[in-house]
Amino acid sequence: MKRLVDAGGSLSGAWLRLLALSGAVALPTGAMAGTGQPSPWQIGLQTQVTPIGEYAQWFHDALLMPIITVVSLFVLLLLVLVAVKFNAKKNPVPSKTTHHAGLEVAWTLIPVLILVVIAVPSFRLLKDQIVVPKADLTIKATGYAWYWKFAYPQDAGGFEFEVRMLSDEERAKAVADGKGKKEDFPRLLAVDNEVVVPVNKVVAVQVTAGDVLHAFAVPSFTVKVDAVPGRLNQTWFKATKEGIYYGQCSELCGKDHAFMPLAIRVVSQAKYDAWLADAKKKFARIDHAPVQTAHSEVTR
Ligand SMILES: [Cu+2]
Repeated sequence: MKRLVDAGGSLSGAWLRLLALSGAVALPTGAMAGTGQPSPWQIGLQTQVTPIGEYAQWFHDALLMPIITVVSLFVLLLLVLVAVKFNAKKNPVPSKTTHHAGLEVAWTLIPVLILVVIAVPSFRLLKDQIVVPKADLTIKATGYAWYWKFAYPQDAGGFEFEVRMLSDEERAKAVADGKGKKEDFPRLLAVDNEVVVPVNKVVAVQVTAGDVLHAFAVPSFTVKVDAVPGRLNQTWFKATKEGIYYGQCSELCGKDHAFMPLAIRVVSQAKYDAWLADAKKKFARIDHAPVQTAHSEVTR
């Protein structure tokens, strides 16, 4: 028993060291990740501001990173062992061993067990992303080559507007005009019209495309869904922190694929109401109701 405890003790020590190593790899996620946009030298995910995003971040940092680190180091160890111990020089007469029942069972069962451990939170995350809860606000995003169009259907304001990237000249002009500081207009991300939504509210996003394939993605929300012409996809998010969160088209869609960002500004209910009143006057009116998908019927 004592021997077992000792062996277990040193083993868990080794595992702890490995975990710490993987932690060192995963550390920049929290320390250097940008909120709402990438930051220089960032390695991990952007800071997450939705419950689903936080869960995805935990899944990545606490489960996937340690597992892949331990597996990679273990395989490296085996390769080094094989190269050192079983090379031709050291074994002039090759071994005739062809199989080992215990080993074969182990290298089948252990990966299966690892996959089961990963599958449980993975399926939970998938289910939470796919099943849209009762939405407080439904908006529609349509991808075009190469800009976005956002619609706030009739029950949410009844207007639509286009979102286009600001060029370097437009960004410089915005700063010169005193509309904000330089960092308020990040390169390749700043847009002319921001999508504004209230904080702590479930926002359903219906996503489609008007010409070719695009994809609606906002890294800080862990949201990514294909925008397909003739098909209505749906996703959702509930941002719990006010701020501005940038997204980009995530489907190679043509020459300006890299230049069709979108920006979602999450604000308090009062600020949202004020923006809505303004936006109703400013943007083109639409009078069609939100499209009810079979999926949204089921989940509401
Ligand atoms: Cu695109």
